[in-house]
Amino acid sequence: MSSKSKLCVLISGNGSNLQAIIDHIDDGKLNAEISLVISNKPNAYGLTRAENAGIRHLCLDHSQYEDRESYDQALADTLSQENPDCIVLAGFMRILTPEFVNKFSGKLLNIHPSLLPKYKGLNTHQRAIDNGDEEHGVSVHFVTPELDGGPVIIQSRVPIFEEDTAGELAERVQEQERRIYPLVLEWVCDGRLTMRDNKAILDDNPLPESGYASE
Ligand code: NHR
Ligand code: GAR
Repeated sequence: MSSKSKLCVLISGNGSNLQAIIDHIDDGKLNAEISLVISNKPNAYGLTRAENAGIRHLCLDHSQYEDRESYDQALADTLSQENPDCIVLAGFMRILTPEFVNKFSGKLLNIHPSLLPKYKGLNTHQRAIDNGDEEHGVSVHFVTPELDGGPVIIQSRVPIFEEDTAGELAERVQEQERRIYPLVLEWVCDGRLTMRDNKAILDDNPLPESGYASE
């Protein structure tokens, strides 16, 4: 069996995606170890999840840094020491500088709560409701300097019901998140998924614009 992949997970809040990854590893489905969890917020519940799972964790509080460049430099220095195979953004709420992204190009993944290219940025659930959409969802993508613009790996769709609040819709979306992020990490850790020429490549085949199984 090939060797374990080393993951670093970046969070800002609850950490339910982090938990799904931890559980997937514990269940023996993901040949990986999480070497470090980093939060940019001191009170993120995800830090407690890491603690409870016996995973090394720390907070790099962005408010303690002068500007985005110096924060990202500190983040990059910390991550470089880990030498991870993959850096997993899991509800990480800070935009990363192009310098940072280019340094770890091809190793950075994000889960974004919309059917990209729709609703890049924040507040996606409310925006989908306000737009009268009947369908919403979540995308896993490689991170590139263009915010939420990197190649999509997989999407999962959910319905929007008339009486939905943003909170109810978020919950429906997050149920899907906990399914698809661990699956994508299996592909990464089994050496099946890479990024080349701004495209996601699975088993040597470029994935379509909307990711796996969308065509
Ligand atoms: N960085 C780059 N370069 N490219 C991407 O695709 C990135 C990224 C950093 C984070 C996650 C993204 C999301 O899935 C992500 C993708 C934060 C913001 C944001 O506006 C937007 C998108 C995402 C994450 N953040 C504010 C900022 O000034 C802070 C907001 C807050 O703290 O609540 O960084 O949605
Ligand atoms: C998730 O819904 C994720 O898609 C979203 O935040 C939530 C984090 O949940 N990400 C973003 O909005 C990134 N800007 P979690 O902390 O429980 O994993």
